[in-house]
Amino acid sequence: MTQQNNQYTADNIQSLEGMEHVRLRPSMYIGDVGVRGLHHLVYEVVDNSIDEALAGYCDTINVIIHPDDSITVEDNGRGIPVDVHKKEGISALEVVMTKIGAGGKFDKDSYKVSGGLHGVGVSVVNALSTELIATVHRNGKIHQQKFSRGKAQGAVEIIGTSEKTGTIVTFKPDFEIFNILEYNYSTLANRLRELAFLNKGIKITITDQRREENGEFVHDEFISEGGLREFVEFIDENREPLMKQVIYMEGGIDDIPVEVAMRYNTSFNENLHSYVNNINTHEGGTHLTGFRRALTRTLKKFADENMPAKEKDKVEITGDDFREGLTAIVSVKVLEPQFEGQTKTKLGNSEVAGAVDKIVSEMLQNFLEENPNEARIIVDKVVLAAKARQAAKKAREMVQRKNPMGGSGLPGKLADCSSKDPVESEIFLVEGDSAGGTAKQGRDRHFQAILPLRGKILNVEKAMQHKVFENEEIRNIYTALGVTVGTEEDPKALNTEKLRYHKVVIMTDADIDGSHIATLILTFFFRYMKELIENGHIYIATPPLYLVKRGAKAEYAWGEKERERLQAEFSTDGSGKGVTIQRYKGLGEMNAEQLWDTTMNPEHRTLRQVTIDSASEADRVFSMLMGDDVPPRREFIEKNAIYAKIDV
Ligand code: 0RA
Repeated sequence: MTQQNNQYTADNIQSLEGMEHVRLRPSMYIGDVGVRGLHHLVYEVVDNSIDEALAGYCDTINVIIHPDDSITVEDNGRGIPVDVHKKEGISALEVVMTKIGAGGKFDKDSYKVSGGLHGVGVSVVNALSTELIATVHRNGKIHQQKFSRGKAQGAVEIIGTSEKTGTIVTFKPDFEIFNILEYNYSTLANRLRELAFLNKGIKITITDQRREENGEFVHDEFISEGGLREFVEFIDENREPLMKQVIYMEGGIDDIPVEVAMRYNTSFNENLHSYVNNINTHEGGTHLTGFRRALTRTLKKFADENMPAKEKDKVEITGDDFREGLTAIVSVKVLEPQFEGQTKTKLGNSEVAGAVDKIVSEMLQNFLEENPNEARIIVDKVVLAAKARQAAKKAREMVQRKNPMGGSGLPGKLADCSSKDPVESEIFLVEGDSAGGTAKQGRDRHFQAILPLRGKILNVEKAMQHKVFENEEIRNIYTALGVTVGTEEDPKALNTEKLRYHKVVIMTDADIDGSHIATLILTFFFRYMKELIENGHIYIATPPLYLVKRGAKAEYAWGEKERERLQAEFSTDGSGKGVTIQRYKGLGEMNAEQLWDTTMNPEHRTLRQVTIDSASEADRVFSMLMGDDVPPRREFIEKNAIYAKIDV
């Protein structure tokens, strides 16, 4: 045996161990083995192509969902090198596909900054796929190598000639690993759209071969020449902008590329979205700190110098006031990002704060000087926000006070559970007093609490903050949940430490009105208690749509298909004769026992956990849905993947 062969064997064993470990502990690499992990596989492969594009060698990436839910990602980059790697003794392609963290490492010149949340590399995808085929167009030839569950099924083969260059990866997620194997088109499309905005000029397409519309596969193409500027316009499509143009800032300091886009709108929400290496940093970090600091300082200075003297004496402007009604996106690329925080989505690199601060200060200052009309609009908006904040402060204090309603401090309408352990406790937010009454009778009072809500709750998307905190139903939610607002350092900070129920279940009628109410409640949670969504505490109950009966036999159906199946099953002659179908429109049509059986009993019910796939998309969707005439709201939200269906 030659030295090289020895080495081959040793390294090969090592790589097998790596691959085995990925299969043994997949969640360590891709987060989970549910919906998220499944979609993460695609992002991981796409990220490699994005890197190739950022290095300047690729401008098109195509993603295909095949009928069997296998995925192809193809790009027109240089193609992963296929020559035999000197140290490893195997093809570079095989190294990339079978060594943890090998991706791109041997190409020192490439500026590798992209990478999924875990940034683990395509080898992880390989390890978790029953089959992966890598096809490389390079040097006039088509090279191909096949893998199964991370193991090469042979060496690289030449299967043809080619005039192009590029990499094509097709993989089939392993049914032994994932508990769900079906891809959600809009989840993938949303992420690819986001990537197109974040990396302007790259064309990214997605094709769903599982579905046809008008004789063609469902397909989308994303390419953004305007980058973040267009991203802001897209997110705010349904908001009313205060100024025509998006303020756009781009620059780089100390090898840190910084891109920022921002625009004020008539809403009262602050919508900051931040990214590091294309990863959404939900928890913010130093780049956001730098942005906030620069925004506050620059605008404050400008307002001080340009505000009428009598206004100046009346209001004191704070940092928050500069961000009300602001939609902004901050995107930085950092070579060695340090991620911190609970979900590892908070940037820790201190040098980034200064870089963002410097670029935003300079460029915003210039913008204000060159655009006096827009500058005036911003100052007016900020002054208005400061005045409203003073009103909101009073209202918020009502939420803060321990016993706003007297007595036990809990809302009178709450039927609490007897358990005091939040982990096992659930609260149902129920539409209307009558359904609330049924739920109170039907529940297991040991761990289930009921809070009936009156009709339509306030649309927080359109209301100023103080109106939100003054609203009785909303205050009831705060007190019942044990959530308070405001700490000494931050008057807007949410305190969820004393959350009294780990499951908060929104239970509304299964009709259009019900879904509207569910959406209103959800909008409230999204804007005012986002952490509860992020930490997986918010659920939607799913009451049945039908009761199918024949004689003494009766079963519930949650959808049309299920109803048809039961109908056929119940009728001996197959015609459906003698079978009656009761359509449930409201929770009120069920008695307490039925409501318990179908919707509340943990042994039979299906709760849908509300998750946020993409914060920017959720932001856009909520601002759109709160328009006046969007009837099938629940359906829309489902399509846009804000609910994850899980049984609990
Ligand atoms: C390292 C070096 C070279 C290409 C790539 C990585 C590469 C990786 C991926 C993954 C997906 N698509 C990709 N495209 C390219 C090429 C170095 C050279 O040609 O000199």
